Amino acid sequence: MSSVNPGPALDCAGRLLDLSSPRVMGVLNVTPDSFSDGGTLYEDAALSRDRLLQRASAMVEAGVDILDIGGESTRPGAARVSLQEELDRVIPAVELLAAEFDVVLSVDTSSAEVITAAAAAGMGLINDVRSLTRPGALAAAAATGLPVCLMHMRQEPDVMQKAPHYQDVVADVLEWLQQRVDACVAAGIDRARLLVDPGFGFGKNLQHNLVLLNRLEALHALGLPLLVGMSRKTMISAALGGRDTSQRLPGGLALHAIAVFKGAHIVRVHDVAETVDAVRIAAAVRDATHHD
Ligand code: 9MG
Repeated sequence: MSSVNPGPALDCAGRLLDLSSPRVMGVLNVTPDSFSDGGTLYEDAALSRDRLLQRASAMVEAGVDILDIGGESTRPGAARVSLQEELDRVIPAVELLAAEFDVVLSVDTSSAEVITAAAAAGMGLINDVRSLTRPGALAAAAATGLPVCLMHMRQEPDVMQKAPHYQDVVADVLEWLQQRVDACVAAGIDRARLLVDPGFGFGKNLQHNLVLLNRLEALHALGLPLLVGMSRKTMISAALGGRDTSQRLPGGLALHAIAVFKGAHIVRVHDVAETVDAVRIAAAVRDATHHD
C-alpha cells in the first residue's frame, strides 16, 4: 500500500474542503465543443440556465464536493476561445451556481482576467491546466488568496498529442511540477494553497499515462494534495482496444479507484454518483486495518 499524506483541509473561499477522505470534483463544461456535453449545454445557452442548474443539482445530489466550471475545452486539438467569450461563459455560471449550491466551485482557466473575475463571482479553487504560466496568472492567483491546482501539460492542447516524448515520464512530470510550485511560492502563493496533478492525457501517450498511474505514489514527494482526472479520456479507449466516449465509465471507475488507492485526494470526473461509490471502496481498502 502507498503512504498517503493525511491531507489537510483547504480553505476554498471560506468553505473548508477536508481532504482526509477522497473528494469528487464534477466536470461542468460550459463550452460548445466539449466532448463531455456533446455540445448541448452551451448551444442551449440562452436557455441553458435551467440545464446548468439541472446538471449541477444532479451532481450535488450524487455527492459531489467540487463543481469544476470550464469555458474553454482542453481536449486534444481543441480551438482557443477569446477572453471575452470565456468570461461570458464562465462568470454567469459561477454567479448562478454560487447562489444556488453550498459546494466548492472551481474554475478551469489559465487566464488572469478570468481568475480575477471568477474569484469575485464566488470561485473557491483555481484549476489551471497550464499551472499559472500565462502572463499575469501567477499574480492574479496570488491576489485571490484561493487554492490552486497546478497540472502538468506538455505543450498546448492543439499539438500536445503529437508524438509526446519523455526521458522518464514520472521524473519529468515531478520536476516540472516542482518548478511550478517554486514559481508559485516565489509569487507569494502559500504552499498550503497548492495542489498538484500529473495531467493524464495532456501530452502523454497510453504508456506514459499507465506508468504515471502505476507510480503515482512518487508524486507524494512534493508533499501536496494530489488531484487526478481520467474520466472518459482516450487512455481508457486505448487501453481497452477501442471504446466510444459513452462506453468509458467502467474503465474510468477502475482508474480513479486505483488513483485513490495510491493516494489521490481529489478525482475529477463526469459521472459523480458512480465515482463516489468507487472511490469510497478504494479508500476503505486502502485504509483498512485489522483488529479483532
Ligand atoms: C480541465 N481538465 C481536463 N482534464 C483535467 C485533468 O486531468 N486535471 C485537471 N486538474 N483539470 C483538467
